[in-house]
Amino acid sequence: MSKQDFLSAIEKGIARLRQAGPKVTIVHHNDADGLASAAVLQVALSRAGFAVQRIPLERVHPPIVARIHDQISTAILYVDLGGKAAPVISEANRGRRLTLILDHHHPEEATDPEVINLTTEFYGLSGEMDISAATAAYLFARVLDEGNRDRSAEPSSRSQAEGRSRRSLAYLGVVGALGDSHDRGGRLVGENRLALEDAVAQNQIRVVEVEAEAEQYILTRFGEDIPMAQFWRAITTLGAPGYYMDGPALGVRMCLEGPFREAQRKLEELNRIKQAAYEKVLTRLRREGLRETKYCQWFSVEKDFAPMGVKTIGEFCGEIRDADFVAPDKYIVGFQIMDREIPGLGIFDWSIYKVSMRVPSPLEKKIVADRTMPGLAYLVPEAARRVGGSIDACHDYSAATVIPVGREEELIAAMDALVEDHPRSPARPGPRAPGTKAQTGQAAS
Ligand SMILES: [Mn+2]
Repeated sequence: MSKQDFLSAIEKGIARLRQAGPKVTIVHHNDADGLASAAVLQVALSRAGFAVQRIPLERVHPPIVARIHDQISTAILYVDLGGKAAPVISEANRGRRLTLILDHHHPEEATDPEVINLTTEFYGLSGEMDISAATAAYLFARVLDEGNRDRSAEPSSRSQAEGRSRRSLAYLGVVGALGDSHDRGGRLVGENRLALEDAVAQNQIRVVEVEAEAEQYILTRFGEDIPMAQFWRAITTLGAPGYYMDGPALGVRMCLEGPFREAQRKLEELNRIKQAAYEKVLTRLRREGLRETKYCQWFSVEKDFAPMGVKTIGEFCGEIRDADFVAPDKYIVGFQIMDREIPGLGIFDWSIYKVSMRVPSPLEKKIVADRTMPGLAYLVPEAARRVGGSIDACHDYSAATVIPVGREEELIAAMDALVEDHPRSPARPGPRAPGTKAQTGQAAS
């Protein structure tokens, strides 16, 4: 499977989309990559004559997917999420409408012929570093109409207005890639780099060589110089903490128009709300500490982070991971009540926690470098499954799930039991893991 296969699959998907009619609903993630992807697809599909509406999502949760497929009567295009949930989406859809999934996370096969999973990973394009969802959306836009690339900067034969409206969408692939930290190695690579080159050729982005193999990117698309890091962070803030305050719409608009007054005001408001909420929870945690078990330490913010979205608990856990009130050798687990209303989809009859896990730096070293403790990618899916939680992509040092309120202690107990039973566990330095015995003994002392 190659990029050419990916482009052919997109082409077939687009042919199906044209048959399905002039309306399409984009369901997209609410971080910078998800909003940049939505911006690319909204513009490209509108240019192609589709009537487009958008639904931003924080997470793919089965009841949400069920409602989308019950309520929406147009074709549906998931972007920057859904790849792994293709079986859940298939079950919710049951052949009712054409559904395309354009994702770059670890995918699973769809089980409904009307659901077409175009996740990049199926075609050998890695969503870890090589292709953001927004770059995938940029490729989709170019298959739709090569004019969306528009390397000829001078719209000579066109009117000026049309020239403007036909501006290349390349820079948005880069916004998404940087939002997803695809420049971890110092510079963008793979398909993201090709999008970057297109954007540079269009005078949308300037590359600054900081040192050998390390670059910084300046957005010039909107006239003034804007550091890319500042731009994508603002978009993430609008979309994630601002999820319940119409932030995603402002974020998509900012992707297309650059910074504007209303977005600026919303960002200031969100920063005020966040600071106050963080301060409140920090004060409590410093005073009372986290609850501790043998391997875990946990706390709940209940609704203290409302009206901010549930990505907030993950960010907060990351910020406190090395704080002095946090035990350096235990998994950090934070709970945040998930609102019963999902913007654009109405009220849900649920009582659920978003759960975020992080690890303090010393524990991260034991997991990733020393390999003397199990990672979250192993612990969380199984622990969540045992308490009826929904499972999402997990890393060894960062993970998340959604579980019913009331089962939090069970989740922690399940994690403890899984650590205890793991061959790498300090409790089991015995015959099951002879090779790691010495290391484990060292780590435990
Ligand atoms: Mn992404």
